[in-house]
Amino acid sequence: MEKENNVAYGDSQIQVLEGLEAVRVRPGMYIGTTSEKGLHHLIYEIVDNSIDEALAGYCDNITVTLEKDGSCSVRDDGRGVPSGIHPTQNLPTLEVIFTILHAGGKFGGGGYQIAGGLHGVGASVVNALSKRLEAVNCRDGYEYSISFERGKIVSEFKKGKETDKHGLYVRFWPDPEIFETVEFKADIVRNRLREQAFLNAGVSLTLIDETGEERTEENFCYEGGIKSFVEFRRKKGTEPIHNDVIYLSGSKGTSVAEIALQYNDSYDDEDILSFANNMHTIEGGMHETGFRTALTRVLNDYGKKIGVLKDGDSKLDGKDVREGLVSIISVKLENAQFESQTKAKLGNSSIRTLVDNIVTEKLTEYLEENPKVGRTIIEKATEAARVREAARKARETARRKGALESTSLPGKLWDCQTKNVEESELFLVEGNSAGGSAKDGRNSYFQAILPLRGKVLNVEKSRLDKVYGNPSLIPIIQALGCGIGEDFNKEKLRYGKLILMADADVDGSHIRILLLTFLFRHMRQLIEDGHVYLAQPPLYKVFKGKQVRYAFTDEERDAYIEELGVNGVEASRYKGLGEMNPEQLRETTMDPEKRVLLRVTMEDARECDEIFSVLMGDKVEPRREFIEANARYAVDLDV
Ligand code: 1YM
Repeated sequence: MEKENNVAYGDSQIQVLEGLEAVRVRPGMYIGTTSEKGLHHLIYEIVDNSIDEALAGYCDNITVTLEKDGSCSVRDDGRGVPSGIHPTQNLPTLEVIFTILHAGGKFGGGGYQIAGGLHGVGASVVNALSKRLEAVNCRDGYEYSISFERGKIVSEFKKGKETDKHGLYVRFWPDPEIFETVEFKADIVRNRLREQAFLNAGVSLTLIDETGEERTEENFCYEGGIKSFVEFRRKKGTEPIHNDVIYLSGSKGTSVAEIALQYNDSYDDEDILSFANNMHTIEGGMHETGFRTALTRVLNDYGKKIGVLKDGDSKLDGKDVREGLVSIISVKLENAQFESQTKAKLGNSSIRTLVDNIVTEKLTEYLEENPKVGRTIIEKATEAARVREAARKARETARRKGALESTSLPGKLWDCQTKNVEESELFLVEGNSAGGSAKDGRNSYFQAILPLRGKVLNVEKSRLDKVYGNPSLIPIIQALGCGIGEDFNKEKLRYGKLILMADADVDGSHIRILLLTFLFRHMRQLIEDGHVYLAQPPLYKVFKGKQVRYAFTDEERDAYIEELGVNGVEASRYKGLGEMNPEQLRETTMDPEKRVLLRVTMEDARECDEIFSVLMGDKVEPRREFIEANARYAVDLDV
């Protein structure tokens, strides 16, 4: 017998410790990764157990607190864990839950566990990977407690004071020996809790954040479930084209499926999120496949039935019926099979049939009962099909003319000598005169210049057929050589850096945002892979005799004025790139030794998407709101 912390270990406890030690040795096998993602997984595992209790019908409220000391606590008001001794393990059940690794499926008791994650094995994994874990269980009129450090009991299971409360409380301190970071992020936890609240209608999840200067508390509870989720996903700047979110559900055996969908007036690709047992299936799978096939079939049949689609017409294809669609698919099933590298693709083919049947029957029924909605949807999909066809023709024409390929380079391009993409740069320069200066100021070995005349097309307000063949965009597409949209091929990119060079004024900003909108919508990968940059021309030149300083901010200007001892009026402000001579432009903005480039990055594609549609789209109201909300960030506009 070994004694440690006043706890005696018998054979069975030693086995337990070996089990938890295995988790500590190979944490990746249990939680995927020890990165920030894995860290947050700990919270999900515990919360999933509370959600199971809620789904079983015994728990209404779940509260997650990010504590000041870096720990996280989860409290639910369910039944609490059975308070006695576990029949086969011969240990308190509360202890068993946190120490025995189960192969899957909740032990003792029938029914199947719905919440995702590790299917009931989560609590012991969390315990193994925590520096400390405390649990307080309220059940049968008493409070029971136990605590652990790195999986080992440090205060044994004991019965405490009387209480009429019920439910389980777990607080844990993630182990810095295991995780790359042990700092919980409220944003990550918030998104997860909100998502779980949508997926489990009526369950109330509260997030309390004690880590900041001020304590914050947010509650997520949606009686509307995934219908509310669809409303939440709709992007700013889009309007639904039918009032109600369509909701379809059904079950077969122990499997259940529910689908919510709504179309909006955007031309965006679909926004479909799918879940299996409350786990986000990022790569889709059988439930999504069933939905897509059935949706296309049902809408084609309905379109024919109401006479919008004629016999000779080509059919609506999948992309047409999913334009502007926001949808959530949630299935719950026993023995979910997850495939692919990331284990985020559902493989159970019976679910495909279930979802297909539900959509076929229930959506057809819905459309028949709501013919106005039905017609609106069919008309939108038909318009999408028309544009797709027009875009195809425009693309063919553009292709025939060589407009999308670099085989015919634009006349205005001053190309560089090197063909090595790694070292080459293309400057898109606002205006012909600045273009001229840039041409003379460049290093022609690796720097190419394409002057832009006037504004480029706002692609946010144009459908795809107008983008192909647009005279303001063709030279850019040709110079880059990599094609756009479906034809995009990064292998053919001719320059490693694409540098947007425009004046530091309102017009310059407009050109920058038009170019960025085009790149974001049609060559997004260039942004994602970090090829797009903004040049930073100086705002001021401060000089005295032969001494010259370029200032990029007002503060810098004032400092130079003082340094050189000049009169403020002598510090001239540039009105534009065109006013700089080639040498000045090279020195301040183009020479890699001296310039400052801003790389365009994208943290959150979805947020960018929303901002582009609000700022550049055709609706005035959302733009006004955005500008009003953000005006305070725009200081010192030069208008
Ligand atoms: C803060 C985390 O784990 N709550 C929780 C867990 C259980 C129960 C209730 C529960 C389940 C069952 C019966 C059952 C668990 N119980 C067990 C086991 N919150 C949290 N709330 N009674 C209570 O599934 O039959 C495992 S988890 F095994 F003891 F029943």
